[in-house]
Amino acid sequence: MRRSVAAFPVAVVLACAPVLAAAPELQLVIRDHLFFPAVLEVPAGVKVRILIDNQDPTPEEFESYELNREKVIPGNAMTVVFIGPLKPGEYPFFGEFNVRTAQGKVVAR
Ligand SMILES: [Cu+2]
Repeated sequence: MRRSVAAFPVAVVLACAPVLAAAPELQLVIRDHLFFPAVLEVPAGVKVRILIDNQDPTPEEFESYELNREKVIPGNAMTVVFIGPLKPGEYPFFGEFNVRTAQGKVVAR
């Protein structure tokens, strides 16, 4: 029983590795409650890995109704969010803890 439980995560990691390696990675920085870049261009039709680097000392929540994503990033921390594959178009996102300033959009082409 213990052996089979231990083996399972290894199998999952191996199965996912080629997919993760193939996903293009983009960086999104949060600083002074703003997103940089505010417009994130991504290729349409493929899964994309977004590394979100929160350089503010306060937490932020990356949120997008259109992308169906919601993730809290602690202050001075990074996280990864996967999006797509997306159809060509625009997908707004915002920082829920600083909605007045933290606004951006993903543009898929
Ligand atoms: Cu939220």
